[in-house]
Amino acid sequence: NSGGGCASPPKLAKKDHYKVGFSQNASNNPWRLAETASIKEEASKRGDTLVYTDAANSGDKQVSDVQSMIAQKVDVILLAPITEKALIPAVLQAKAACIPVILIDRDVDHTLASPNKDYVTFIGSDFVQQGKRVADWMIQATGGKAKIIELEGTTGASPAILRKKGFDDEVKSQSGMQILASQDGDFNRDTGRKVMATLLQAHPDVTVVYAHNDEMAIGAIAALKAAGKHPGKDVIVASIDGEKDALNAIINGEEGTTVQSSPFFGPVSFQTIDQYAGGTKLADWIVVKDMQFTKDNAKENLPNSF
Ligand code: GZL
Repeated sequence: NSGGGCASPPKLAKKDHYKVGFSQNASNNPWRLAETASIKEEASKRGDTLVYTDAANSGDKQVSDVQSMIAQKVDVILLAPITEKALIPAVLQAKAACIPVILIDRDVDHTLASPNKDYVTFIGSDFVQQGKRVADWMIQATGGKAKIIELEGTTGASPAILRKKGFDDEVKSQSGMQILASQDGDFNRDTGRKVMATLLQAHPDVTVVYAHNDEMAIGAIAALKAAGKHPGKDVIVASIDGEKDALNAIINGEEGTTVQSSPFFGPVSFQTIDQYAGGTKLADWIVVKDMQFTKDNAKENLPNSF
């Protein structure tokens, strides 16, 4: 565009094939690998060109990754922003360069950038509902009596902020349920294990562990066993994502439930690109639907897990 500004959000001209940028924030767990595989598979199915970058869990690198896509003049950017604030400059720079941005998987801070204005839309799960569903299951499983340790996802990431809100608000209504401690485990298995081991020292009376993702739950299970506890018996573990290792932990009785957070963004992302190019008015938030897994349905759902 000749710098004369552009529509807000920038338009996308309909073409047979697109040059699509996908800015991934990390590849440090099965969820992220499944998301990347889904996007790459859909791009190649459609014969679109994919400019893929991996920010290795760094907000600064992800900003420069998006800047490189802008320089390569991609038609549209799929962005999974590591945190709600770090990628704001990149979103606004893409807009100034008249390149539409579609947020997938994680959202940005709506006081700093708006859907259908600075970026096209956010495609992602309802993280508040995910936290609430875990809490509701926990209330049933414990009869409303629990001493809880919460392992939080990456500080500042929308899934971490909202999964905390959904769970904590629901638990607040139960006088017999107390959150002993809540700490960042960065959505990472080993960090989750270490944080759990430390918190267990301070709170040996814990009866429930709520992890914002399965990776940290698996780490927590390892820490509990190392301390002589019996996950699934004296401590109930619950998390979110629906990865294979968590479904297997449910099948073997070490985990109670995991609420799915589908990583399969390929089909919906490219369908949204087509709709946007075709002039369809898109919602500010395209909600991804999620299942919940327990011992009743974990085994049958293993094949479509990740
Ligand atoms: C959720 C996604 C989260 C997953 C984690 O959409 O952003 O990031 O729940 C992943 O496993 O690290």
